[in-house]
Amino acid sequence: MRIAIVSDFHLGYERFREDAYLQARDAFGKAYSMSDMMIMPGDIFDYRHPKPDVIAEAITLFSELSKKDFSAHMVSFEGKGSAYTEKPIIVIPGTHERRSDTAVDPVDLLGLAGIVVNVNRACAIIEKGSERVAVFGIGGVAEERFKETIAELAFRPVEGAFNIFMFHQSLYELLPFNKEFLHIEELPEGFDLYVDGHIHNKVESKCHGKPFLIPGSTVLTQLKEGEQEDKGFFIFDTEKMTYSFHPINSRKFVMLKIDVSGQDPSKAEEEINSRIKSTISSNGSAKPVIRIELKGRMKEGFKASDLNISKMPASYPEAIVEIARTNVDDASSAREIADLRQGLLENVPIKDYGMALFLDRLKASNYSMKISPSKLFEILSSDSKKDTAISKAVEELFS
Ligand SMILES: [Mn+2]
Repeated sequence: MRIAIVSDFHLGYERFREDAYLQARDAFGKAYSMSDMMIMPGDIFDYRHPKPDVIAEAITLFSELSKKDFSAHMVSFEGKGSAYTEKPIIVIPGTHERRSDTAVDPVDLLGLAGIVVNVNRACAIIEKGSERVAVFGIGGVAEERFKETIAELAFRPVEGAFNIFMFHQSLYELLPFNKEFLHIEELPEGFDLYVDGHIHNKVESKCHGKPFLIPGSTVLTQLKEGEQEDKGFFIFDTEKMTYSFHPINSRKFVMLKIDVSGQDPSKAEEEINSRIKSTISSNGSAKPVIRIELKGRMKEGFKASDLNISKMPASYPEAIVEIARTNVDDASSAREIADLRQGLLENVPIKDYGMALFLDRLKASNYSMKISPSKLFEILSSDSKKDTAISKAVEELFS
C-alpha cells in the first residue's frame, strides 16, 4: 500500500491563517492522488478551542477528502472511542488540540462527524486487496506522561499486517534539551514504521532498525532555520519499503544571519538592505518571509539601538521582513556572558550535549551494533581514563 503521511496543518494559525488552509488543501490534493490511505500525526488545529470559522475550514477540507474514492478502506477499529467512517483518513490530535482526558477535543469532533478516523489510544486496520495496515495512535500528551501512556496502552502489533506506531511528541534525540523527553529507543518495539508529528521540519531516521519519519508542518510557524526547506509530505510504499518526500506549494522562508562586527550603523543598514533586495529578487513567488538575525559587536562608540531598522520592513511590501538585533553586542563582553547565562545553555548539562553529539556521529556512520547508542555512551563515559573506557566499550561490543 502507498501511505501518505501529512502533518501539523495548524488550521487557524493567526499569522498565516490563509496559508494554513491553502497549504493543507494543496497537501491533501497531492497526497490523495499518490496514495491508498492517509495518516496525519496531529496538530490539525492550532488551538484546542478553535473558532467556528476555523472548524468550518477543517470540515470543508476533510469532507472534500473523505468524499474521494480511496482504494483502501478501514475494516476494524479497536480502542478509545468509535469510528464513523471507513475512509482511510487516520488522524490523532497533537499537543495544540490537547484537552483533559475526558473532554472532547476538536479532532474528536471531526471523528464524530465521520470525516476522519481518530486513532488516539486506538488501532485501526486498513485493507486493500489482501494487504492490511494497522495504525496504532497516541495523541499528544505531556512529555512526562508519554512513557506511562505507552506502557498503559501496551499496543501489540497485528500479525500479518504492516504495523505503524503514530504519535505526537518531542524526542530526546531531536531536541536534547529536556530530560523528560523519551529516547527514540524507548518507543515500543515490533512496528514496521514509526511516525511522529510535533516537529515542524522534516526528519528521516530509524527506530529499532525501522524507518522513523516526521513530515514537518505544512505551514510556517516557528521561523527557525529548519523551516527554510520545502514543506511537504511523505509517501511510504509498504511493498517496496521505500519512501519519498513531495513538496507542496508553500510560502518561502529565508533566514539571513548578518554579522555587523566593526560596522557603523549606516554601513550595517546598507548591508541589511542589499541582502533583503537580493533575497526578494531570487524568490519571485508570493511574499517570502525574510527573517534577519544580526550579531556581532559594532564599531566602537555605536550600539544596537543606533541601527535605524524599525521602519525597514515596511519599505519592502513584496516580502514579510522581520529583523532581530538581540545578538548585537553593545560594547562589553559582560553583556555576552549575561546573554549566555540567560540562554538555552543554562539548563543543558554538558553530558546531554555530549550525548547528542555522540548520537549524531553514530547516525552519520550508520551504527548498527547490538548495544544501544545511549548504553554505549554510558560505557564510554564511565571511566575518567580514556583508554580504560575504550577497552570496556570494545569488550562489550565484541564479546
Ligand atoms: Mn505542531
